[in-house]
Amino acid sequence: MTTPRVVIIGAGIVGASLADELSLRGWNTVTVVEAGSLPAAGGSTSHAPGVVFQTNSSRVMTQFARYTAEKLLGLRWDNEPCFLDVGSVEIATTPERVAELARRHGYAQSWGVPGARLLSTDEVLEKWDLLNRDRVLAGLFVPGDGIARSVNAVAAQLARAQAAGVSVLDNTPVTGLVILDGRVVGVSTAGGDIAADVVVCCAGIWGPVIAEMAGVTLPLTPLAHQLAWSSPLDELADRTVEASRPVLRHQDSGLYYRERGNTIGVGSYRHRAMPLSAHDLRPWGEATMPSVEAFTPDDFAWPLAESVDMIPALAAASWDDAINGIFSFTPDGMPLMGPTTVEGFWVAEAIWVTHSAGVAKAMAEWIIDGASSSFDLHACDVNRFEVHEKSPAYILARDSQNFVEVYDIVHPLQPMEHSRPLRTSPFYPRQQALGGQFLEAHGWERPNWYESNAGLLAASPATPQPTPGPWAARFWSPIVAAEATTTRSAVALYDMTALRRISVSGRGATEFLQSMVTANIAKSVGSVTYCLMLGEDGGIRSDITVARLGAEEYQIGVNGEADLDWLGRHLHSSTFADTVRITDITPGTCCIGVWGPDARRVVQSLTGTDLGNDALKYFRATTAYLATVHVTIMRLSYVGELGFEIYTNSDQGLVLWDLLMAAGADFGIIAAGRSAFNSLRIEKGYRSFGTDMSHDHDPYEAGLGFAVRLDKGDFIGKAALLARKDTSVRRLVLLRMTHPNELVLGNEPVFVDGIPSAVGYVTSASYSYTLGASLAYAWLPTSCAEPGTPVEVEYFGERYSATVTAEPAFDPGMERIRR
Ligand code: FAD
Ligand code: THG
Repeated sequence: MTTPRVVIIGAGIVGASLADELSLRGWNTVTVVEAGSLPAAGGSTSHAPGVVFQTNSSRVMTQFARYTAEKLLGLRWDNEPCFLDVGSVEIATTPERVAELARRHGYAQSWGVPGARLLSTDEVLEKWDLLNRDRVLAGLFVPGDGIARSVNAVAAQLARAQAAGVSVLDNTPVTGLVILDGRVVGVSTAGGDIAADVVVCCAGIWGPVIAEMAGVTLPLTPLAHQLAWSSPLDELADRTVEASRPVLRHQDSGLYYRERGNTIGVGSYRHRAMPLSAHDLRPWGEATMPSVEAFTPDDFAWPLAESVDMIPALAAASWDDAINGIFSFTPDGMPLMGPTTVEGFWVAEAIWVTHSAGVAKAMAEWIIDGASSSFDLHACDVNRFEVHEKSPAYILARDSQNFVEVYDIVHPLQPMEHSRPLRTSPFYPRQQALGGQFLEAHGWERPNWYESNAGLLAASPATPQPTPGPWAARFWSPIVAAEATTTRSAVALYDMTALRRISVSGRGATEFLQSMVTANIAKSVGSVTYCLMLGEDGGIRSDITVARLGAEEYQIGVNGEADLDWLGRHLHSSTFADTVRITDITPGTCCIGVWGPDARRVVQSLTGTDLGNDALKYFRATTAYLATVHVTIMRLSYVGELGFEIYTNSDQGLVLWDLLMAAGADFGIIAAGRSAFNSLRIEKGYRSFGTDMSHDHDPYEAGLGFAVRLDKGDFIGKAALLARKDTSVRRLVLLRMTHPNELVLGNEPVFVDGIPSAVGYVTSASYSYTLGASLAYAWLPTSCAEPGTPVEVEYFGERYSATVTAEPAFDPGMERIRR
């Protein structure tokens, strides 16, 4: 059987790795088309110093890097290795960085990077004797890190692919894509068209140019980054190997170093952002490679002085071999991967050498099997960006910011500094007046808490309060306690406008949705169903709510742009493509959650529509007028309380807010923010997609088996799920810290007695104000998942004791929520 014809555009490290990974899986009807001359074709790969640090706060990025390091270590080219496993050292010169290295050591353990350990100053100097001892406070050592010899790795992987039947054409620029009826059928070159069923853009910094040929916007910006090689150093004169000292990162100054024979290379992120347009890159075949700009010595002055202070031997060096080299940045620092809106046209873009082979493996699995079985790719999906995130102004600002911050210590809640406010709900002026402390969620300004609630806190001094450490205390306030407890004791308003909602309607909508989700959504009009969308492999694509508002009319609450893309993609290839419409109604509408024991009394006072339990049961929806405001009301909450999500058009949003606030005054209604929300959902046992569970988890191990109805008709992922059911060896469990003040944030490693390496990792965490406890979700092996099991969580190098706890930690009870 012959395999589909694949054209890979670009033979940098990504294209070469992908050709290899496809052919390793038996797909050899592949042509790699490269504009430059191989093996150093002129892209970023041609001059990357190939420094590989595997540890990353992101699990999938660490896994990409682990695979890459292992794969390249096993490859040789021309009797030369493709990877030098010299290890890595990251150094700290500030107390903040010492703490950060402990946190990074935690990531290494959480994601299973072997052998990572923290070093004292002396231990750092043993590994890197040329350093200025006075500056070094501590270090982090990872033995499996090192140097990827990226041009060798390109050559070795292309050669293996060619031996398996893959064609490689260099000096062949792709000049166009051949697209017929929304489907790519080939690429154009000066030598003629090449027919293809699948085209994968691996064109690095040229990616936006290629994608534009398909009408696809890639939110990627090429930025220059300085790399300078010293003249030979006396201290390294006796060198016989390319490198023996570990690769070195000095992030406090935005710098990294590696040896190359008797010279040292210095890479710097410590300069102004130097963005370029993908359209303005130099042509191939000139003396200077197209991905290189002239070195700007002024930008290197401070980094050089700092480097000489850090590595005194560099004082004697000259720096003639230096470039401003160009590579890709994205708005969230993650790669751009997957199928685009043009059928058959895929991208694998904004990928470091470090992650290249892992990404290529994931892409090969995705292209061949329809999903990756090895990696959770939800954060890498090229279709994750909303329309404002694809504006040229946003892309440039955001990508440039990410260059500047690449080595910074960035808090997970830290909002972007530019382009704000970008999206505001109709309640924004009221939220500002209440002293809302805004964070940003997909462009939406969203209060984390309201300063106006400070008085409540003073009025109830007995409310349990954590005393978080400096890191957990950022973007947090004791006021959150008052907001959480008021939700449980009275009633609170939550701005839920950022909750992505879409309308699915038209003849066949019911049948189409039934094929997409795990539960029966064809219940009576007015029903709301919590269910999952699964991938073909039975993994969780999203958890959603489906409200049946009419016979063939649904409103769906989803988790983001990728859900919209997933539904649209499947609709397009279904028999309902011409009759069913999917519309994003998020912009133009708004949503308020009114939750708490008094929620019904507040809302009922504004309408003649009966909101009593007999008329509007739990997980039912209705339309109503609240005074003059026409609303859709759904009786559900993500915080686990009696109450409603109330939707209306944006033009009436402000009136709705004011009505609810006025009607709630007698009940002590407050506006409450996201921090309280997160605490309440965790203590009630509600998972958050993308953090607690994702593509690589099945519903059962994630504790969401109740949302799957295997007795309904077929749905995507059902067959795989049946095969996979009961095979899992891990569980998502809730941990309760022994000491209520020991708060964690997420991504920390979890240990059990007797096993030296981490057995699992924390997903999301919060203080529970209702219980006065510190809670965290974690993935653990089934053998450690029984309630009562003692574990330890490592937080900034300290071990916190905790116990696996039955869920939910807190339940207001049927009485309150369902009556
Ligand atoms: P590229 O290597 O740029 O390959 C894309 C290929 O597509 C090119 O060969 C290009 O010629 C070809 N192409 C483009 N347009 C067309 C067309 N129309 N037709 C045909 N072919 C086309 N990463 C690390 O992990 N560690 C590091 O230490 C590191 N240091 C770096 C230092 C510098 C100075 C630079 C510039 C980058 C560094 N990087 C590092 C980043 C890394 O080099 C890149 O992210 C990576 O090489 C990108 O690989 P790629 O295959 O996507 O792109
Ligand atoms: N509201 C709406 N849609 C949503 C969310 C939301 N879609 C995305 C995301 N949030 C989904 N997450 C949840 C998680 C839990 C619940 C609702 C949305 C929930 N679960 C109940 C439970 O587990 O007990 C009900 C389950 C059932 O009876 O079916 O309330 O916030 N609109």
